[in-house]
Amino acid sequence: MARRDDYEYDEHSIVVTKNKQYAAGVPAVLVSLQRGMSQMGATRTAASLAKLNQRKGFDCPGCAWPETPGHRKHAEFCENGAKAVAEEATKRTVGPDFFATHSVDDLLGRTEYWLGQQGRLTHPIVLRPGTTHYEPIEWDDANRIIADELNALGSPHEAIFYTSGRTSNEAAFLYQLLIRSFGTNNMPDCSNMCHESSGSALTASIGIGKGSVSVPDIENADLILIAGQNPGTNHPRMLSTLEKAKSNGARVIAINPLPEAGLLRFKDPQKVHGVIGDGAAISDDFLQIRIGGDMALFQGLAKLLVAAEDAAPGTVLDRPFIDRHTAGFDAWLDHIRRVDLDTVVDATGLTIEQLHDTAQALIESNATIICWAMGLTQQTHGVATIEEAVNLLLMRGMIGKPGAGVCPVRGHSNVQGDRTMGIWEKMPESFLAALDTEFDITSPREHGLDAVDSIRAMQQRRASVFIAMGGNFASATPDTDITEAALRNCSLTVQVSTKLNRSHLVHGRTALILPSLGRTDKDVQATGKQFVTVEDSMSMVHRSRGSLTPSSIHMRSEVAIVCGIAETLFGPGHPVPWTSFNSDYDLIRDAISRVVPGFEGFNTKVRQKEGFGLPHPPRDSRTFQTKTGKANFSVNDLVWLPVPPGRLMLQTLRSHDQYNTTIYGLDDRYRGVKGGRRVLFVNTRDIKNLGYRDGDHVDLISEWTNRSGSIEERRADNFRLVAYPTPVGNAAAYYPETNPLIPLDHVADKSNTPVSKAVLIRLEHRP
Ligand SMILES: Nc1nc2c(c(=O)[nH]1)N[C@H]1C(S)=C(S)[C@@H](COP(=O)(O)OP(=O)(O)OC[C@H]3O[C@@H](n4cnc5c(=O)[nH]c(N)nc54)[C@H](O)[C@@H]3O)O[C@H]1N2
Ligand SMILES: Nc1nc2c(c(=O)[nH]1)N[C@H]1C(S)=C(S)[C@@H](COP(=O)(O)OP(=O)(O)OC[C@H]3O[C@@H](n4cnc5c(=O)[nH]c(N)nc54)[C@H](O)[C@@H]3O)O[C@H]1N2
Ligand SMILES: [Mo]
Repeated sequence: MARRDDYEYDEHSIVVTKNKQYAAGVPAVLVSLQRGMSQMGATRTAASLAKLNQRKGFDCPGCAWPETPGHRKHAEFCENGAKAVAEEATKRTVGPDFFATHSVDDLLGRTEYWLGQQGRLTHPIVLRPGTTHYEPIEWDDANRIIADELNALGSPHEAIFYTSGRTSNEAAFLYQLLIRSFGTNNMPDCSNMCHESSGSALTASIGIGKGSVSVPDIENADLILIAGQNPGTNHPRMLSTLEKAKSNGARVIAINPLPEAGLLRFKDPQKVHGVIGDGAAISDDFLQIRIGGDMALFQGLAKLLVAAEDAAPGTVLDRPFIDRHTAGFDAWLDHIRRVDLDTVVDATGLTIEQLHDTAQALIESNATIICWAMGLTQQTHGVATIEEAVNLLLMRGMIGKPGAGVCPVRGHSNVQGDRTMGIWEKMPESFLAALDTEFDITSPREHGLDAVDSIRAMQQRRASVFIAMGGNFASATPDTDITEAALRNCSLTVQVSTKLNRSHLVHGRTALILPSLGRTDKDVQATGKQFVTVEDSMSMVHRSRGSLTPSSIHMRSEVAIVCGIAETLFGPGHPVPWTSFNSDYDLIRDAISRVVPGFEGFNTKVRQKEGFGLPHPPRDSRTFQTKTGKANFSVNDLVWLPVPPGRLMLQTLRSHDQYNTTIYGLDDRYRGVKGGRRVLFVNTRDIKNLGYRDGDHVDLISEWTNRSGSIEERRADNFRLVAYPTPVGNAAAYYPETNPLIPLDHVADKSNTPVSKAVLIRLEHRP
């Protein structure tokens, strides 16, 4: 079987230059235009980029960073937003001819990059049992196959329904309604691999799994900590907000093992001083932390703050807030007093002076925000780390006041909205009860499977139908060999997709690919042109309306695809009005307004200029819907990640030229890598100590001590060593090439999120 390792490009052509100290600037503008023109041509480029993130346009399919309320710029997009649009709005297509030419086996030997570059999927296609090529199929016949396979299962729990985070609110709401009407809560989603740790930690500590700040809060903060996040690449529009915050006097501290370009300097391509000159410095301080050291950092800082309070009582702690709004303070204080600062220094790799400086910044700030992303969530102790970040804010009363709070920066553009709409394997009873009342159905109550547990269920043949609403499950999940074998165990795999990817080729006995419209595409149904809605990282809900003519009349909207499957599966007389929902999305929104809290008057509110914000009790009124009815201080034993001799701690991250598993190109401009992706960033000292030279090629072997105490090894071959300013003992390489190294069992405590940011590896010389 062809393997993902068989990359057709030659890694000897990789060119490494010095990594960049600033993000954006002129090259960013040029790259966005080039990508647009080569994929879409001049007219579509102009038409689509003009509508990106505008009130009457579509929501950027890139990240979930909000638009700046009130003063949107004409071009509210960034280089990577433009790439996301070019990727989707491309004029290239893959239709029946393409699949007649290329067998599944042939396509399996191609890279994700090559697959994605072939163009938009245009026809529903099927791979029938025992055949070698996908062939066209009518929509009705595809829906019949799905209905028959689902109906043949011994139990609804033998089906798995995945969701990626671009799915609109309307499609997500109908999709979970279909799944629950069918009888299961097996709804793994990309969030399981992403911000699940944030959701777990925030729900336990403040009673809601979402961030508590808005864009104006960030602009008006005194102090912003940015931990485990690379906004220059993954949330470029955040840099404009940070620049504004800085010009209002904020201090920004970046906490990252890597000196990421955007964290250090930012050249705003939409401003003159960004185009010429050095741009604006974003970070005042850069704490180059060791991988997995953040929990120690937050506990160490808390200890220093407590010491300062002891020295000058009444100057550091926000006693009125603590007494009135929090629980568990005394036990926490007792624990924090016992934290050992030497351990903190070892765990973080920072100096005691850096810790004191940062503590002083926290003491001086009257409005502190902590932002974070995957560097914190994808860790074994990710949930505890985020709880510690919350502790640090709670002790100073930094939740529920302007310019202060928690800011988990979300990934996919509607991943937060999908959760709000019920895409979760353990939605609360209140939601299920409201859903049942609205539709006269009985939703299952037993919790379903998340991403990791779904893989196990397929591996052990407890599940055999896999349906994906977007995404690239085979590549995005850990332990690639196991995941692929699990998918191959299925009797049916169905992928609702815009672009070709690896998940289409790692299939069940029968496989379907259903081509869907994307954000940029015009969506016309029986009652006319439709729009959908999305929720951004800061709980703002707004419209998204595509304007480009779809590349094929055979594509359907995600809403239409869900309704089509449901109609065939449930037959006539089902209590849910699928046909009406499909013809008029306002009707879906009316139903949502009666089921989901905060969406009352949805159709009216979403037609307001800026959309509307969802309630957030801690932010709005310092109300905490936790078990104690208060914000909880959490006590966690300190965990960190010492690196044994001869080994490296590997984090797997994104290059500047990819969107998750979609590879836009082979250059990581900010890190100085061109023409290839199989690189391993390692500190010069480690390269030397381990007996290598910069530019050598190595194989990566991960070492995992399993439950029975023996060491399992996994391999990913042929990476070029790149000397890079990462902490000693820490390495970095791109995802998804490194996913075969991540054991399925290596998950975060409580959130079950794969630990993609701390994989213990050793290197082997290539023969
Ligand atoms: N262009 C583009 N935009 C995207 C995406 C994309 O792939 N491309 N993906 C989207 C999605 S789904 C998501 S979730 C977000 C991801 O956004 P990020 O979380 O920014 O993405 P990663 O590349 O995983 O980067 C993780 C960062 O954490 C740092 N890090 C790693 N380990 C640690 C640690 O132990 N401690 C600390 N403090 N830092 C650490 C890494 O050096 C890196 O800077 O971006 C979204 N936006
Ligand atoms: N090692 C490692 N693994 C990781 C991560 C990591 O940092 N390291 N990050 C994790 C994270 S944060 C995430 S979010 C996951 C991402 O996991 P996924 O969301 O599953 O993966 P994507 O690569 O975003 O999915 C891309 C595919 O989505 C389809 N698509 C794009 N737009 C649309 C649309 O509008 N509709 C439909 N129906 N389909 C569409 C296209 O066919 C495209 O090929 O990966 C996780 N995996
Ligand atoms: Mo994500």
